[in-house]
Amino acid sequence: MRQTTSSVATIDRLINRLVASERPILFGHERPDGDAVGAALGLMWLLRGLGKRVTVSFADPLSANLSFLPGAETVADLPVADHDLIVALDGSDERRYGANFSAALNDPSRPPLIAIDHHKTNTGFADESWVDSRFAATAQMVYALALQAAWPVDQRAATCLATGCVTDTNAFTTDHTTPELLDAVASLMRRGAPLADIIREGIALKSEADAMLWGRVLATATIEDGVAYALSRLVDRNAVNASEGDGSGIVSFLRNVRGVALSILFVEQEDGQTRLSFRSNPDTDVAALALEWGGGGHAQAAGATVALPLDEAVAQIVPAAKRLVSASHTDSGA
Ligand SMILES: [Mn+2]
Repeated sequence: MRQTTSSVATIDRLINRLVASERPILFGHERPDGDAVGAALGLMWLLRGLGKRVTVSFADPLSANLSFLPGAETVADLPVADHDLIVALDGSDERRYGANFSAALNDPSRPPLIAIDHHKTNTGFADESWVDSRFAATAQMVYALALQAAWPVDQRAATCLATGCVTDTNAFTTDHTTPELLDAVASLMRRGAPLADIIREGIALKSEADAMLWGRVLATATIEDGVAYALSRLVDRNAVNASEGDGSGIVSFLRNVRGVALSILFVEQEDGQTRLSFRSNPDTDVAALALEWGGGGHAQAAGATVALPLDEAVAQIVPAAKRLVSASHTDSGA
């Protein structure tokens, strides 16, 4: 991505902070995704290459899909303690970095705090921030910073940074996949990032329980009037030893059935409630539907939890979804 004069100056200030630091601690947001972890571990390898002692701290453990990243085993939930610089990556809000980060924020003697983030909703919580929503991934920003600083980028850094670029674009399938993002990934491949392995490890691989649950959940699928829905029942999850998050990819899979405008996964909860996961194609906005049921999200991906048992949730929400699809198609003149 071409930088504006002001962003070049901003990046230079961050580079100076990083170069001046000897013991930086890097934080990514809680419930970390591939971009938060890829950006943090990528920056860790870059700074270690400069001879610095670097710590990477996450409030939550890494998912199995990120354990292949070089340095993943060094990640832990660690306090700021005696570090001399705090770096916040990929989280737009200071409350999203966990208890150790919050404790440091409330400590008047804490070291300086810098932030690198691509969310336009960033609250500006850091002492010095580089926020640019034109970047598809925070890892892409870290790579741009490394290039501007002319730091060596080894295969480990390249692998971590490419993983952030790949996972935040769902392997180049989202509408923020830009030519600049593809240029960055191509350049990282030349530095040794194994792209096919990253897509397989970071996105495609599933646990055996997840795979077995797909069979059971897809067997419940119904497709009618542009709406596809399926049920993740407790009895099925227990039968294959699956966790609540397993099967979550099914809702996107159903959205991609030809003729489907909106998909729903109904996830039965232990407490008798039902969690709803919505996906839609661009003509249909599911954010309003989720909001109506006490949830929220984006136009094409949203969710809610309702105080209804599974069958009652289906009986109430499927007709509402069908009305939304019908109205969306009337509105667009289709
Ligand atoms: Mn991100």
